[in-house]
This record gives sequence, structure tokens and C-alpha cells, in this order.
Amino acid sequence: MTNLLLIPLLSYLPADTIANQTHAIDEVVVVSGRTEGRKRSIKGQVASIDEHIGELSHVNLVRRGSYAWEPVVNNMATERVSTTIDGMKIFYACTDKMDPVTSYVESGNLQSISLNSGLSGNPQSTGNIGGSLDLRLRKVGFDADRFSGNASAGYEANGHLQVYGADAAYSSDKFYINGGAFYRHADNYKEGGGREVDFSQFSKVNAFANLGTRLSENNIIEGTFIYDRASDVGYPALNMDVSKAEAFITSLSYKRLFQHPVLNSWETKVYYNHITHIMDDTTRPDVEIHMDMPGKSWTSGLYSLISASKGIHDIQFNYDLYYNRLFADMTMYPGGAAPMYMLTWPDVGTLNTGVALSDALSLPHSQTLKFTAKIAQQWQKLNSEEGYHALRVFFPGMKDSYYQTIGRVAASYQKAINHYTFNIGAGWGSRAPTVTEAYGYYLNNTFDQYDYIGNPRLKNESAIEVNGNIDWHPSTSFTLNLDANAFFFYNYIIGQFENRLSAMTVGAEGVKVYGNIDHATIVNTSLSAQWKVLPWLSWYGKASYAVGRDADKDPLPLISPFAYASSLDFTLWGKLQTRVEVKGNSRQVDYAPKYGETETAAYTIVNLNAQYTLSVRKSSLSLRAGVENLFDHRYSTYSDWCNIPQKGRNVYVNVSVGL
Ligand SMILES: [Cu+2]
Repeated sequence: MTNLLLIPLLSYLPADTIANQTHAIDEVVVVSGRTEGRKRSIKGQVASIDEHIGELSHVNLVRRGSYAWEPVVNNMATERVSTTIDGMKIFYACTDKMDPVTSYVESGNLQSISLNSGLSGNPQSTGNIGGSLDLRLRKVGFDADRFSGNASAGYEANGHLQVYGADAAYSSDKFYINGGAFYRHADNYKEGGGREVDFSQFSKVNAFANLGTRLSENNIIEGTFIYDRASDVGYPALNMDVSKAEAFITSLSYKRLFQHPVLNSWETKVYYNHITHIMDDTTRPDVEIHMDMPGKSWTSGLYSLISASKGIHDIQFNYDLYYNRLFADMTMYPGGAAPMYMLTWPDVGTLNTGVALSDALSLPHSQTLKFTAKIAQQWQKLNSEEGYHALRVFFPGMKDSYYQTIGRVAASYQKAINHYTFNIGAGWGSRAPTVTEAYGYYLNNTFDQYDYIGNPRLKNESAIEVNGNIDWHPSTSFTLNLDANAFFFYNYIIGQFENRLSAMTVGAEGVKVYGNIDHATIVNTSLSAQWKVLPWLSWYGKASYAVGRDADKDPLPLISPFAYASSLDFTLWGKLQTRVEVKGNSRQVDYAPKYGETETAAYTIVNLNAQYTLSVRKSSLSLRAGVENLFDHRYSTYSDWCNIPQKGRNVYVNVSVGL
């Protein structure tokens, strides 16, 4: 858990969300809107969601190609991270994690992305040991400018990436609507040195609409619709590509505002989303056995959130319920022989319902105490008789339905004294195994070349978190921040060797079955500083270090090595903002050969960026240009799946117009 709730970060919040989100937010990255001076991607709105998420300080990204990167929070990936879209639960549909939930939205859909580090979690999140991300949709709201619009276009030379987007909004006292469309297309990119990375292309379209109507002064109905479709997506780190990944995301909510001494607002939202994911290996050369591997995910749910404040208390109470169905199968076509069919996710239905409570207490002498808790119950059923019988061969006596109780509780305390702000926190939380971990069937993992089988007998994983943060700001122009957290796991879930079974996938090393290991530890630390040297010159530096250990004290996989970043920002002629940035990782000394991880070499890259904004009354024009990986260094980071190389030198330009 934690909540550094750094005071300056609060100012990153759009004004309309401050009221009901004060509690639990560690950090927010602004995606769109004209709010200047806030944390945001240097490429502006044209940046991909992944690039925006990468701005958050506890986050890394696992990359399997140039599209759909997997967010990793506090060195924990999807299994231990909750991702919601405006509080809506949504689950990816790929057994190979090709489609993290964040791949189904676009920068144009979002106002901001907020991160709650660790176990504190937003009210709708469950299973968030590492943290929770909430993607906030961009709603123009009532009483904004009557008509407004944005258009943007971008080009990146490496991979010929093209981005086009446009949106428009209408707002009045009683009604608002905003909507738009986004298109991205990229060819194969080139790694440092100029070699082309095959199967790294993608195309994506996204359209969205948000609307709201005010029934009376304090009664609001809002609706949301997103359609997203990626096609011809290459995954150079995997054996397969994606011919289509498609999502429909929709919600309807009723919000009541109160002029009441205690109650502030009460919002109830119902939602539905579904995802279709179709993998494709037909464009790959030398495929020994061609495979069809589609996956589907359906989720419907609701939440009801009440915000209240009285005296020193600021309280949120949330009830939520969702039902998700995951289905994936595989048909193999061995040349000449009859096709083989198996269910890789045996149509698993998950019904989850929970209540969450949080309270932020403002105490005298600049002290804040925060408390969050959630308890949820979960029922799972294997709807496919065939899938159930296939798994029961390995787990005699297994049932076709399971019941779990999961929960979390976290508290943090903050105090400001003179030029210091101290924050300490602690929490406990548990998570149920994911569908892959509990019921996955011969899922090939290219990371360690093993076929993975789920284990319906897994125990829930739990963790204790402790965290601390010291912020020293001796003057308004200088800040030094030290941040640390540690997670002590019990029944940590990870794949374990199973020598009695043989692999199904051609070329696989063997089989692993998910199991609980008695305990494991992950520790994250970082030190950062910001210095406004002169009115037109500022400096930023950051270094971070993390350690992960299993029960035998061996390293856990995918833990970041020592990482650093430093940048200088110059404002020239009062208008032109420029940045020189250096970032890199040291050699990954602490990699995990036991879990199939290979060592990643050290790297350092240099990026340049310049940005110019011209405003005339309410209109604005932004021009951005830059170079990434200026010296065309060939490198990969520890989180590049199978060490696929990153982009070589990349020159980009983009333009945004707001009216
Ligand atoms: Cu896939």
C-alpha cells in the first residue's frame, strides 16, 4: 500500500476529479487537455498510451513488440496489478498477454491516468498487490466552451509511424457530448545500427463518445462508448502475431450531487465490455505446425460509490460487482494429420463482488492519516465440460467451481515539518490466482520456452507491504525525494518445473505447473531530485534500484536493474521548451536464470525534444519535434521480452491544434 500523496502531485489532477479522489492517488499523468505545467508525455497527445504510462514513477513496461506494452508496477506485472477504465473492470483476452487492457484505449479517450502504488488501491480494484491504474476518460462536462475541437497528427521516421486524431465537443448547462477518432499505423522499425526488426508493424483505429445530461441541478446521467480495433500487429518477441484485437467498451452512470452537511455525491455505474483477440501465424516463415488461437473476454458489472465528508473525515464507500467470462482455444494443424483441438482457457466464469471503504483524516499540525480496506468474494466456474475434464487428468478430484475470499487493508500517515514531508505506510492484501494460473492449459511461454499448466489447487497469494517516503524541499526551487517500499509475499504464485509431463509446443523445453512458493520478497527504492536552476533552466535526476527474491533467496524474474535518468529543460525566448535527456540501466547482474531469464547488458541513450506552443485567444497550436536514441545505440532493456532490441534513432514531429 502506501500513499506518498506528494502534495505537488495533487495539482496534476483535473479540477473536477480532485473532490472525490483526494485519498488514494499517488501519481497522475495527464494525457490530454490544455492544462500546462503538469506531468505528461513529452510527445504530447500524439504519444501512445504506453508512452504516457511510462511517465509514472513506479511503472515499467514489458515490450513484446512496438504495440501493447504491459505495465509493470513496483516490479509486478498484470497478475498483481489492477487496471480499470473509469472504475470499470476489463480483462484481456490473450493467453500470451499480447493485449494488456491499456491497449484498448487511445490517448484521445483519456483525460489522465492515475496510479495508486501498492495495496491502497482505488475503490474498484481487486488483487492489486503491486498497484492499481485507473484510466480516466476525457469528458468535456457541463458549462465548458460551447464548441471545441482538437486535431493532431504525428510522424516518426523510424518505422514510418503515422498518427492522426481529431475530436469535437459540445457543452451546455444541460447537456454535453464529446467524441473523436484516432488512427495509428506503423511499419517495421529499425533497431540501433539500422537492422529492421521483422514483425514489428501495427495498425489501430479507435473511436469514442462520452455524453452527459443534467436531469435537474443535482442529477446527472452519463454514458460512454469506446470502439478499438488493432489489426496486423506484429510481435517480434513471440511466435505469433495478431490479425485482429477488438474491444467494445460501454457504460451508463447516474450521479447525484448533494448540498448536504455530510453527503457529497453518489454515483452508480453499469458497464459492459467485450474483447475479441485473434492470433495469426500465417505470415511467419518456417511454421512447423500452424495454429489458430482466438481468445474472448466478456465483462459486465456495476459499482456504486458514495463520497461523504464530515469534520476531519473524507470518506468513500464503494460496492462493486462484476461477471467476467474468458474463453480461449487452440487448433493445431500438423501437416497432413488430423487437426488437434484444445481449450487453453476453459470458458471460465468469474463472479466477483466486494465492498471498499476509505477515509482520509486531516489532523492538526499538517498531519494526514489515510485508511483503505476492501473485502471481496469470488466464485469461479469452468463452463466448458471438455476443458474441465482435460484439466482433471492432471488434478484428480478437482471441482468445476471454486470460491475465494480476498481482501486488503492499508494505512498511511503523512506529516509535514518545516522543509520536510514524511510519509509512512503499511498494508496487507491477498489476490486469487488468475485464470491462466488456475486453469490455463498448455500455454507456451516464450520467455523461458516452457509450456505452462494452471493449478486449480493454488492457494491465494498474500503480501505485507511497508513503505516510506521523505520529501525535502529547502526552497521553492529544489526538491529531493527518497522513496522505498517492500513487499513480503506468502504463497507467491510462480511456474514450477514438472518433469513428469512433456511439452506440447514444438521446441519447448518442458512443462511448468503454477505453484505457491512459501515466501518471496520485492523491494523498490528510488531517489529523485528537481532543481529550478534559473527561471529558464531546470534539472531533473532520478535513480532507482530494486531487488526480488524467492524462498531460496534466488532472484525473481523481470526485476529492474539499477536505472537512472537525468534531464535538462531549457525555455528559450520564453516560448520554445527544449529538453536533453539521458537515461539508462546498469548491467542486469541480478537476473533470474532459474526462471529462464537471461542477462541484459547496460545501456545509455540520449533523447532530445523541442516544443513550441502558440496561443491566440482560445485557440492553440503546438509543434513538437525530437530525436530518441540520438546515437543510434543498439540496446534492449531488462523488460524487453526475450531481449528484442529497442528502436534505433527515431526522429519525430507532431502538431496539435485546439479550437
Ligand atoms: Cu494473443
